[in-house]
Amino acid sequence: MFTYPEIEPKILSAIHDSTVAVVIGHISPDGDCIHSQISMGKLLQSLSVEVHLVNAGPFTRKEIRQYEPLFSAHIDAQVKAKDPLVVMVDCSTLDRIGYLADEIGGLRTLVVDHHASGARFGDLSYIVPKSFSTTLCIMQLYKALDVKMTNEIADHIFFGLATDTGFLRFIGPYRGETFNLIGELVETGVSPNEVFNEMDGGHSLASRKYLGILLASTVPLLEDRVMMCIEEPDQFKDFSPADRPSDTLYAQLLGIEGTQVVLYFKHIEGDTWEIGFRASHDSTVDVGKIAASVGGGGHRKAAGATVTMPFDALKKNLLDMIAESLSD
Ligand SMILES: [Mn+2]
Repeated sequence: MFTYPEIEPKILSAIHDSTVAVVIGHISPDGDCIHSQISMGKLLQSLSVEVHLVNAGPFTRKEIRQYEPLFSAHIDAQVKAKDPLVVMVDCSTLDRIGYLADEIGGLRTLVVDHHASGARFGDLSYIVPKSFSTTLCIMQLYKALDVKMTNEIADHIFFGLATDTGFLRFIGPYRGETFNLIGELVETGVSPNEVFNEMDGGHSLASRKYLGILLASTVPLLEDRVMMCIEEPDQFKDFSPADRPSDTLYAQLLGIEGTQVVLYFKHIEGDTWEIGFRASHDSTVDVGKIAASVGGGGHRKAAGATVTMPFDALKKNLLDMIAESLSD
């Protein structure tokens, strides 16, 4: 069974010895980022540290919007003058914090994270690539510093974990330590049932209707191994961009038997198209490479591009590349 590495004493004393701290997370924060910032802030507060939560935003995801008032968009000059300890959570590289990278010059930094890649940065770091969330790394800090986790803090830790594991679905075998930690959280009062309902709900009727229209316009290609969806702006005049159910659309289409790649075209104007790419977890297609070949970028499984080219030529170009790297 995996065990979390021990936390270096110099990290514990840096936390103990600070009087003021700024806790920063990445741009376009997700649940793990926000709940890591909040639980890290509460840990510092229980050690009598003055805490400031800072994030460059935007707070667009529905599950974190309610927390925006807790965060400032910049580091106050008066706070900076107090020489705070900067704690950066859930960031694999320094540029993940956006313009805030320019505001932390000269300050001591502690990085708490679980990403495997990225150039090492920060004066101190506790990085556990095998951890399923940054919030679980912070739970280790609570244990090492012997700070009691209240029910409220345990909720934040669990929310971060639930976000990064698709509600535990991405956890494979021999990771019993994570379930032992979940056991501790649940015994502190966390209700997985309530957390699931909160994460799964909160959609607008408009976003469900939007999804219905997109699903109805989806066509299968290359023997059903590619699903292509085209969005024309005049179909969605009555909807707001916040209603666009992109994540759900991708999940629904990737759930179709045999589907390896999803292409989601949004018509911007004339010959200009925004394209979202997704690949299934077992596909040999690297959509990041395909997006990069038309001027976009991303990862193996998720990527995007904006391209100006007549639609038929663009579609043929992309399908030729996909056909070449499809497995049978
Ligand atoms: Mn994370």
